[in-house]
This record gives sequence, C-alpha cells and structure tokens, in this order.
Amino acid sequence: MMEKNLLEILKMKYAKSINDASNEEVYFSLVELTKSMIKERELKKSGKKLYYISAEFLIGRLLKNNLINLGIYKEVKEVLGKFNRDFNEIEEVEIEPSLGNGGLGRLAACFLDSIATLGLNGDGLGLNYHFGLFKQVFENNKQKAVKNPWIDSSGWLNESNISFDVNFKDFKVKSKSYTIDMIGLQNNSNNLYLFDIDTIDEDIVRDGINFNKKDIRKNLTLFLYPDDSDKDGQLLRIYQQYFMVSNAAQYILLENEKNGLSLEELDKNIVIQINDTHPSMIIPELIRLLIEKGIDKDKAIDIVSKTCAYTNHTILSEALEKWPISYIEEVAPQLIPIIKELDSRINSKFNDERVSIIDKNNMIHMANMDIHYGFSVNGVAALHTEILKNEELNSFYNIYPHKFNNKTNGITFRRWLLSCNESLSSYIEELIGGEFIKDYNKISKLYDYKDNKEVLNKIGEIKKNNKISLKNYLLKTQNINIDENSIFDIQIKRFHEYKRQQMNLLYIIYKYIEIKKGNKPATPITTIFGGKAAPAYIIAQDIIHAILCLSELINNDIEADKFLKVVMIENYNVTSASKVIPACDVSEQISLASKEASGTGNMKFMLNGALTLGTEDGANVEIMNLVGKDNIYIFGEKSSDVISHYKNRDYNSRSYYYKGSIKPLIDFIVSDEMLKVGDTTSLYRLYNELINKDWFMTLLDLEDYIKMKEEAFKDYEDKEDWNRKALINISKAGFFSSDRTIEEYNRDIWKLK
Ligand code: 26Q
Repeated sequence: MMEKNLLEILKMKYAKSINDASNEEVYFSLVELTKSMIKERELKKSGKKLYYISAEFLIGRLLKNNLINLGIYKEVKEVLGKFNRDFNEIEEVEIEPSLGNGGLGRLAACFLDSIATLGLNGDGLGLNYHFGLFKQVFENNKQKAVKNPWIDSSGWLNESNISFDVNFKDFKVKSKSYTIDMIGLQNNSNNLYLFDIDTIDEDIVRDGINFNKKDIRKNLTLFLYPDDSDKDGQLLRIYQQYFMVSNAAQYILLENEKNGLSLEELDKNIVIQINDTHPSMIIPELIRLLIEKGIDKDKAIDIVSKTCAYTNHTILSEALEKWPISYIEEVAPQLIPIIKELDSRINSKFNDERVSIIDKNNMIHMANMDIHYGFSVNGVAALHTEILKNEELNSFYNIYPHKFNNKTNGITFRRWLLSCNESLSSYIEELIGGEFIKDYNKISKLYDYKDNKEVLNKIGEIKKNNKISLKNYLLKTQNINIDENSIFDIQIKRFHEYKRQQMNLLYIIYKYIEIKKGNKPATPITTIFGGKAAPAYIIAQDIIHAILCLSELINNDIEADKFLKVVMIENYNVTSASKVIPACDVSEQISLASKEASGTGNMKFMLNGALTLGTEDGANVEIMNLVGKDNIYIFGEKSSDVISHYKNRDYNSRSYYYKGSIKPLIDFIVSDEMLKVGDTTSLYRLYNELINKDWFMTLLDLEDYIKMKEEAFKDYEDKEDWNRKALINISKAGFFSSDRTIEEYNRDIWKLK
C-alpha cells in the first residue's frame, strides 16, 4: 500500500519512476506521503487547550522521526531498499531548521512530540526565522557565523490562512503564518504555528550575518536572536518578541471565540506555558486585548493571571531578561500603561523593591511580571528549583510558595533512541519487548540483564559499531580520521564559561604533557567537542579558538597523535547530535555546580549507554541518585559551597594557579607551540581570564576533575564492567522520558483532558 502510494506520488509530481528519481524527488515525495497520512488521522480535538509559546523550537530533521511515529519507517526503508535506494542518502536532502540556540529550544521540540504522543490538545506558537540561528564554519581556527537557509529544503512548512495586524509604534505589519505538523507516536498530531511577515527581504544579509538592523519590515524574522550587543539589536529582539506574542494572543482569542467560548472563562478553556521570559509580553498584551473587548480591567488581570504559567531555565542573573521602559515604549507603547499598572499594584501591595516589576533604573524585569501575574513558576530540575526557591527567587517564594514547582526535564525516546540508535533500540526491544517506547518505566526491565555476559558483550558491540559510524561520518563531513578503538570522550553543548569547556581543554593539555613525558594512556583517547558561541561572547570565542589550536597542534604531532586526538565538530546541531550521542563512552557534564539549570544532553547520553563524568549540577544529581555512585563519575565542589563562595567572594583563581600542578597547564595556553598556530591576543585573553578572574571557578575543580577522569579511563579497561555500568544507565533512564515530564506538567499545571 505504502509502496503504491509512493510510486504514485513520484509519478504525479515528477512523472518519474523511483529508479529515475533523484534523492530530492524521493525525499519530497516521502514528505507528501507523510503529510497525506497525517491528514487522514487528524482528530477533532476538544476540551481545554494548551498553548506552548516559545521563541525557540529546535525541531531537527523531521522525515525519519515522522515516519517512525507514524509506524511506517521500517516499511519505507524496505520499499526503498527493494529499488536499491538508501534511506540514509535520501534523508541527507533535509536541512534542519535551526530555530533554536540549544537546550531550551530542543526541550520545546521534545515536548511537542510528547504532547502529541500522549494525545493532549496543545499547539506550539513561535516565529519562522528564515535563517534561524547562524551556521558555524571554522576559518583560521576561529568560528565564523554565516546564514543557514532551510526553508526551501524542508517541505514541512504548510501555509496557513491565519493572519493578524500587529501594531508597532510608528507602523503596522500584517502577519502571515505557517504550520508544521507535530506528529506523536501512533496517536495524535498537533500544530506548531510559526509567525512571519511577507515583506522580509533575505537579500539584505551581506557578509556573514550582517544586515541593517533598523529596517524592521525587511528583517523582523530573518534570524533568531540577532546580535544584541548594540541598541538596534536589542530593539529588534523586542520587535520580534512583541510580534510573536501579539500574534499568539490574537490567535488564542480567535480560537476561543471560534469554539464559542466566553472570554470570562478563558482560564477554564486554555492554558499558556511561557517558555522562559522571551514570550512574557503575552501577559500585558492579553490583558490589553481583553480590555479592548470590553472586559473590566480588574477582571482582565485576574483572568490572565489564572491562564499563564512560567518556566524558568536559568539561574545566571545576567541571563534574566530586563528591558528599559523606553525601549518597549519605542516598539509597543500600548503595553506601557498596562505594565505600569501591573507594577503599581505590586508596589502598593508589597512595597519591596526586590519584587517590583519596574526597578529604580526604569528597567522592566520580565520574570518578575511572570511570577506575579502567572499561576505557576517551575524550574527544570530538582536542584534548580530548590535554588530558585531558596536563593535567586527567594523573595518571590516567600510571597507565593504555592506557585513554585519542579518539572525535571526530559527527552523524547522516539528521537533520542529509536531514531538515532536503531541497533540499540531494536536490541532492547528484542530483550524486553517494545513497550518501553511509550511506557518509559518499562526500560527498567533491562536491569535484569546486568550480569548476563552475552548481553553485556552485545551492548559493547553495538557501541563499537556506532563509533565506526561516527568515524565514517567525520571522515565524510570534515575529513578527520578518528580511531574507533579509542575512548570517545564527548562534550557537546553551547559554549559558555559556566559549562567549562575550558576545563576539558586543560585536561587535554595535561594529558598531552604526560604523553610527551612518556606516560601513555592504556587506551588512546579521542575528545570530541561541538557547539556554537554567541558572536558577541568574546571569551567563548577564545575557548573555541584555543580548542581548535590545540587540535591542530596535537593532531600534527606524530608521537602524541596515536594516543590523543582532539576533534571539534563544525556547526553542531540536532543532526550531528544524533550521530555523536550513540557513539559516546564518556559524557562530559562539567558545569560549575549550581549553574546548569538541568542539562538534557546528559539524559540523551545516558539513554544511549554513555557514562557521565560530571559535577553535582542540574539533572546530573538526579542521574546520580538513580544509577548510584558506582555507575557515574562525580567530582568537584558542591552547589551549596559554590553558592557560598560567591556570597563570601572568597574564590581567588590566582592562588590555585600557583599550585605546582596547575600552572604549567595554564601557561601552555600561551606557549610558543600554541602561539605558532593561534592568535596571540585571543590566547592571552583566555590565559589572563583564567588567572585573574575565572568567574566560573575552573581552577577550583580542575585537580579533582583530572583525578576522576583518570579513574573513569582506568575503569574503561575492564570492558565487561564498563558495559554493565552502561546497561545500568540505560535501564534507569526511564525517568528522563519527556513523556514523564509532560504527564507531570499536565497533572500539576495544565490539567487538560
Ligand atoms: C536572554 C536575554 C537576552 C537575549 C537572549 C537571552 C537568552 C536566550 C536563550 C537566554 C537564554 C537562552 C537559552 C537558554 C537555555 O537554553 N537554557 C537551557 O535550558 C535547558 C532546558 O531547560 C536546560 O536543560 C539548560 O540547563 C539551560 O541552560
């Protein structure tokens, strides 16, 4: 049946047989086939509805996942095979949309998968960035940002006839919207709405990602978070945010009206989840619209307060959004009286500057508005929520203890096991049956095999094959040859000082110096990095530069190269993540304790049988509690101690630098060898930063890190025991299914169905 349909589409669309069709033609025919199947099973949904508003949805390639969720992946692969066509080649046609920075955006995408899989009534609302986040290329051992066009290669965007007027201060735009089907596993499908405007001009982008930031009609949805190091960039971001929430609010009210529901009961019919503060202006915008529709002001504020729920994803105070009133006034002055009203109600009630919405410098604190005028505030891992309650948001917790709740993040098993690691997931299915795919707790049955030598062996064999696949991928994409018999030690995530890629870099320097002294590792080590740094984040760029320099240096050293290799994946994204994660032995989760809200890469690695080397931070703590101390490598200062170092200002990196073991590692950054391949200014900046500032306390944990990493590598030598630890990790990963997370959101916050 499927075969007949596919051949027919090819004939209708391109007048070709499958043998004559190009990979592109087969790809677009498969997209069409998928879409027709979705139409068939579209359900009329009813009941309370969730709107998940987010500036980011990092959905990744969709073809394979959609086929898996529709239950036809195996059949499609077979049919293609029958005609000598390889699914993997066809899949390569699809360029992933880069509609996200990292964790927060990928989480939103996993959530849409789980919401649909659980059959819940909920859509995503966001923006249709034409070039997404920038694409990363390496030039002279540095990151360069270029645009990442994806729309034409996708095929998944459907035009919708929904359009709204959005009023900015000096002009008005008409929106246009697209939808992408979000397909759940053999169940439901929901929509991701992406708002856009017609007047966008892709041709204004010149030289990398530069464009005129003032021409809003032409640039509004070109990029995700364009450079905001200057005022025009910041204003553009506010234009984007207001455009997003104005469309969202109008759409929500329109649907409510279409369903014949009363505005007074909005909070009974819908719930809005605000994904970090980027969509926070939905609160004053909705209040404004309700008042415009004749609802009394007090009532409007009350309704909206019962409708909106806020998720916090960060404890870094510098990442908590605040905007000058004058900027919002320049973009959407209609919100100002509402925001001032919301603020003055808070001030008369609490008279406490710490909880004001507008501070004495006339800055609007977006999170504060969400907490006062939303009914739920959640953190994204147990430790993170505790820190919010007891530290960062303590003055709010004292007022509203009932609003605070934890929702530990999760990942969809469909993408992060079935799709990315077919051999492991089929083997698990062979052992314990396929129920774990939906019924995540069932994966624990794997634990019964922990002493079965044959199973442990097979787990090791699957890992080895995945390492060979990654080797081939890197050979093809970056012409880099890695040794599949080495330990694959991997750190993939955005570059940020708190994530401490620089600490990993210092370990590599340590190991390199050891090897040069003649102390060779029992098994060679391949350290793989991947990640982008914000273009305006100079030190993060410097860290990337130092890694690329070190990679050049070591990989050209015939003596060391056999034992140590450093690889940096270019343009790390969802697609490369799905190649890298199944091949990992050691998962690096080494943020400074208390700084990583949760992490979700840690969960993906665990599910794919890698062992975590990490600090007691974010969801690492929960991983540790589940697998037990013997099956994870935990090191470093605890979060409570880190927090007191900040309070007492008693961390002094220079005193660590002068410790005999650390100084040579830091000094190596500006050694003659490094300066020969690198940029003097950049390497010295990093060197000075580490000695004089080191805000994220790299040197505090360095020795402990080196020690624990050596222990992990030593343990790797006992293959059977290592495979047992891997199996235990997989068997305990059920808790990190995003289906569990979404069930909790629904149980405690959304209350749908
Ligand atoms: C803020 C102000 C101005 C401009 C940009 C921003 C901004 C943009 C993106 C702030 C934060 C982000 C992204 C944050 C993010 O991805 N956080 C991650 O969220 C994951 C999902 O909850 C967690 O697992 C990670 O720990 C957290 O870092």
